[in-house]
Amino acid sequence: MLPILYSFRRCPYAMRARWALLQAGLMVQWREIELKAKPAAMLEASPKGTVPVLVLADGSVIDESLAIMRWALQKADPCGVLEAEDSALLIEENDRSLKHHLDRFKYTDRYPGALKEDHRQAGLVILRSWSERISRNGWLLADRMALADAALWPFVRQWRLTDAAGFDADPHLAPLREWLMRFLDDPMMERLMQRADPWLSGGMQPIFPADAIAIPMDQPLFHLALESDWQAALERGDYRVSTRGLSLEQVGFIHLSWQEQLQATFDRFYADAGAVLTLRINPKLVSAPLRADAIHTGVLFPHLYGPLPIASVVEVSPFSSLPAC
Ligand SMILES: N[C@@H](CCC(=O)N[C@@H](CS)C(=O)NCC(=O)O)C(=O)O
Repeated sequence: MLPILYSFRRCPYAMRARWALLQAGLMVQWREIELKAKPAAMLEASPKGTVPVLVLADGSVIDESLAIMRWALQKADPCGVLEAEDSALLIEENDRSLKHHLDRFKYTDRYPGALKEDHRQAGLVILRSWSERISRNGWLLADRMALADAALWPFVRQWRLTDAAGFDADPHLAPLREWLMRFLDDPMMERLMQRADPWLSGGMQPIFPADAIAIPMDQPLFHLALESDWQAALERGDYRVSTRGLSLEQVGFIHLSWQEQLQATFDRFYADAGAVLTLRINPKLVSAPLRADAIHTGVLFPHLYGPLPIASVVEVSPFSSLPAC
């Protein structure tokens, strides 16, 4: 049974949890909620009443967004987000300080005595320090994405939504703006912000991501590989090429096909590639998450969100085209 996620589309904590689920190639039963009418089943699982809440198949409950991120990324972390520098201090600065000022800047009328401009200035000090870090490192902590980057962008997005003119005009924030756009321009964002009607007990149960399906375990999967890439994989012990010329780390998953999709994949990407091998994969021997995702045309393709173990490849043969009829 898939885990259950109680979520609220615009909540930045829920957004970062959904980001990690997408990144890790996972699927969940998606229960969109309204903050004003939380479902009894959610409050039973987590009486503190905040989203996101993840209820696992064994009944255990994870009700902090960061813990959901870690849970998901421990299952699959194709871009090595958890391996990067220690993110704890920056996440704490966000969750304690930036969020404090953001709430009081955004909803000043809900906080008696709060002065909008004071909170705007205090928030800007933090945002500018993050911008400075990005101009130095490329990302918040290093030259690659860390957990802090993935955990903070929804809050920076919310700040910008509150004060787009100020955010966009501030020269000190230029690196932070470019960093934010890396997340917002990612095709993943459309899936992350998919809409759903509030869940009703006994009603239809959608899946998140809404355009994904589970991969049947009784059908073989296929991958076209350059002979040289397969030889390199045999030497290192696993295969980490996503598609021709791109690595698993660059793309975030390995492109696979079902048998009937092989010919079209060959024609599109490998027709001029010389010797191409067909790897036949037993999905039951793969440990990283598998998920079928829709490409831009709406067609579903299977994807593997981690390295392909050599032992899961049950047959290797030269690719041969189907005879044209
Ligand atoms: N520390 C929690 C905070 C989550 C949180 O505060 N979520 C807000 C929505 S953005 C919420 O559920 N608030 C409850 C309410 O408004 O009733 C986490 O990281 O998951």
